[in-house]
Amino acid sequence: MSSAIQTKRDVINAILAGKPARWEHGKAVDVYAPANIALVKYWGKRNSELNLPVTSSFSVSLGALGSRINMAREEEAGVKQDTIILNGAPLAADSSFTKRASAYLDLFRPEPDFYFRMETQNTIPTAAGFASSASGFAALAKAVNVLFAFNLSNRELSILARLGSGSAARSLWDGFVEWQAGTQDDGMDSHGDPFEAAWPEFRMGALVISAAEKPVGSREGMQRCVDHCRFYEQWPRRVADDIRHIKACIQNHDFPQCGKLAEENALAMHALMIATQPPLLYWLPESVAAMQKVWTLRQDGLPVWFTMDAGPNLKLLFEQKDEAAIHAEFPGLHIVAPFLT
Ligand code: 2P0
Repeated sequence: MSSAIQTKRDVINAILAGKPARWEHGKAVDVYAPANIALVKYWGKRNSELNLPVTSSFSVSLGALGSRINMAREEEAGVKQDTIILNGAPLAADSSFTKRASAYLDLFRPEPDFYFRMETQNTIPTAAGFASSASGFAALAKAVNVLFAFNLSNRELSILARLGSGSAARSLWDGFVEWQAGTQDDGMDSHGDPFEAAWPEFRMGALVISAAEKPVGSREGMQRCVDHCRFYEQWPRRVADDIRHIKACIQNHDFPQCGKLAEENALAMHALMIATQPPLLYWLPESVAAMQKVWTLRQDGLPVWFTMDAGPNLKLLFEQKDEAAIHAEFPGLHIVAPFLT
């Protein structure tokens, strides 16, 4: 009965029904999940407990940029909390990263005094402006799955990853991924699906304007738009159109149309942010200057587009043939080739 499923724990109980946690002393697992960037954005939830989105979204995974997790049971006597090591440095129990990861792991402890020892390595350069919560929660779901031998499918893992962070639902696959919004109240049909299309010439470049933490997080920002932006009601139809069109562009390897769609979709999301109350303006003056530079370069014949998330940084979209020209224009750019891993 879908109406009986209302909390994260209900979802986990339903997915793990008949699958008891099986683990052995000394077992350690090693998993990896890529980061992803949406070309058609997720901006708004219909259920904030289960991270169920108002719309579907469409992303590209970043190959070797992501999160690796090594996980085992904490076997040291007397330790009464999870041990979390991030990029080689042990984190304090009260750090926001530890609290968020431990709260997620609470959902999977087979016994109340079961603690995890977890080493996370983010291969995303911290200053590159690519978010790591998506790859982090996807990798956490994968780690728990292997540690306890649950044997879940990627779709099931996508649902579990979504409970940690919405965009994590897309980080279970390489390449292009569509996160289906689904229609069910229990979210069992709200998961990622790979969109099978390789595009080796596809490039994304992180143009970092500022690596500072954003003043308003995505969670709060998107809710503010759902509640207070008077044209939010137009967003779902726009997203449905954009996803349909971008899939066709990808199938035709039509990069200019693909770049145009992604840029317009990102700007439409930012229009929602600017038009909500209180307004959300994630851009800095340097962000606007970079957008104008992209538009000028394009007018002058260089095929480059951008997408932006809930922050001041740009992700440039271009093809391999223009890599040298783009690099000359944006010297510090961190370039990713999502399909060459
Ligand atoms: C996206 N963003 O599609 C959009 C575009 C930011 C802008 O997904 O609350 O960290 O954990 O579900 O996934 C960032 O939001 O939010 C995000 P929660 P999440 O990539």
